[in-house]
Amino acid sequence: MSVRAILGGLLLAATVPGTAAADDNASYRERLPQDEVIYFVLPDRFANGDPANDRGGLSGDRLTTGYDPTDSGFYHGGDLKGLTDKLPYIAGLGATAVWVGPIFKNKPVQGPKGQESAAYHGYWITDFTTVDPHFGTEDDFRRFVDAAHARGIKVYMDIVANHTADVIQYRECGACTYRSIADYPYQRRGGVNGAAINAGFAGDDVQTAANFVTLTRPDYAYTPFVPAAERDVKVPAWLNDPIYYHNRGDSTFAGESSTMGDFVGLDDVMTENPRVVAGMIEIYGSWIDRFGIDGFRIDTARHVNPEFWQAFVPAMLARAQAKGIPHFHIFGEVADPDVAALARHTRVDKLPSVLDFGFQRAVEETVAGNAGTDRFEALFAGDSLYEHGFATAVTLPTFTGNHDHGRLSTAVRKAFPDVSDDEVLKRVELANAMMLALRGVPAIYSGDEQGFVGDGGDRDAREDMFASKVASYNDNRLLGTDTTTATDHYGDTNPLFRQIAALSAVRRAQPALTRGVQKLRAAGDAPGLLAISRFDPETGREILLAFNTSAQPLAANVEVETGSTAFAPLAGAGCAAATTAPGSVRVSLAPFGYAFCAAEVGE
Ligand SMILES: [Ca+2]
Ligand SMILES: [Ca+2]
Ligand SMILES: [Ca+2]
Repeated sequence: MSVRAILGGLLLAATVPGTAAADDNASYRERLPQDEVIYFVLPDRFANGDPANDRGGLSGDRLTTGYDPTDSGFYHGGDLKGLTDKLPYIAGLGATAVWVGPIFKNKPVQGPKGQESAAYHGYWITDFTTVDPHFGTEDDFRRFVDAAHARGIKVYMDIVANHTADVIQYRECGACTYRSIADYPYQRRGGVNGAAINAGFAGDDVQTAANFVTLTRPDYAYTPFVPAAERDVKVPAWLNDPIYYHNRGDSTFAGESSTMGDFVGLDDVMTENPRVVAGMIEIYGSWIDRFGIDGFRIDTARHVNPEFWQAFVPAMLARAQAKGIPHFHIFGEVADPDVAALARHTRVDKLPSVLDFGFQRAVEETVAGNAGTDRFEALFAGDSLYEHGFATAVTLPTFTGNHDHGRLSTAVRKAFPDVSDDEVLKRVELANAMMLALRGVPAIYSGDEQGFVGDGGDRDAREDMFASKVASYNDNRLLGTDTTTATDHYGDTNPLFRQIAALSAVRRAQPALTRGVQKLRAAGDAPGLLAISRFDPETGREILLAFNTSAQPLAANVEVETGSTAFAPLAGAGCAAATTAPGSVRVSLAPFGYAFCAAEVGE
């Protein structure tokens, strides 16, 4: 036996799945954001641990309680006890962090008559300081966080600062169009020819307490009011005063209205006001203090002015540091696939990280479309645009689909309606392999690992993990199983579950795949080969990652480091065991195949 074979054996022994996981329990606080595999759940749809709270302590019909397990737009009964009970399942998948959809107390039902839906998703907050009764209690949340931490699993809270529930109404209209500052300036009542109000207010750009003291009338654009029954519904109490909102009508998601308009009626908070900044810092700082959570996913981050985040983020990081959480992760939702737009929010807003909508788009275009693999070349070339460049890019949560956009499997079926379920499964597995090996932090959307396929975006992609009563979910043909969503799905036998668990173990054992820099090796303007090397930050050891996005087998010579002379498979299949010539290895991939190959360093 050669020395190299012995060393190779030792290396393998040091990297068997489970070794890293065993250490995780003691040292989860020490892990960096890029070391995690994130699992994203909407608690209402994940597990029902307590049927007694399904109606949130309310009585009446679904328009009062919000509960209707047969309707995709209402509460289904999932809660924090259920989530806690299922931590072994989440750990079994190889996830190391749970991103929990918003758990704050919501307005249970809202919407115009006949079009009502419920706040099962958690994004219609009224009380920012406590847990929604549909999900349980603050004690339930504490038990969840403590149980997760006991397993070495981090908890990321989904937070909202942009808006509250739709409580404030306007006298003039129901769904109100946006009224701009130019047409409805702060210092006039109802338009440029209106009576003088708010004398001396220098506009929202002058973000000082002295300036905002002069803003006393909220009726410059519309006449906002709070219905009597909801006068005190918001907590903390300052949130009940319309002066702390923009009150300009619905956002068109363009121009000024992007940050000042109401998100489909949701009350848009005046985040330029220093009183609001201080109030939000107090709200969310308190959750860090009280529960010791590990990070925030920030909803609708791009609809808040940059100055707010410039103040909020350092305050949260300082709060976490004081609590003994050195690597608190903050990632914003900037729902834009354009890398320049994403990067701007790290450079201007100073958000530490953002969800990688660019990655999602590149996956969708290449795996659920016919774009060339050079889409990834362009994507990763853009890493230099982020604040701190690759050091930030490596912390971006990557995903293949989500609760708003829809699941990748839905997109694959839409793009290729005639292909077999086996091909759909292979394409989804290919995308998973990309997410679990390439730079960024994999964020698995609950249900993807059970072959859920959805029918589209939003509520059509929010299937129950427990036995569902929603007809439009239960008629779906799942991937990798003959079951339907009419039965519960917490097993570990679906091929997608097994693939994710296996690749997560590989990833967590290889610092090259969590922290390593990338070097593009091959990409083209048609479906086919994407090859990228990543490097262990300590040893420099190369791992070659190769993906075939085409329906044909392929073979190609791929450039590697000249010091990388032999390769061992970590996952998938297709790398030659040894280089053909110094700096060149032969790669052969099945249709939609992939291979992760670890170099043995030659002398
Ligand atoms: Ca329940
Ligand atoms: Ca806003
Ligand atoms: Ca369906």
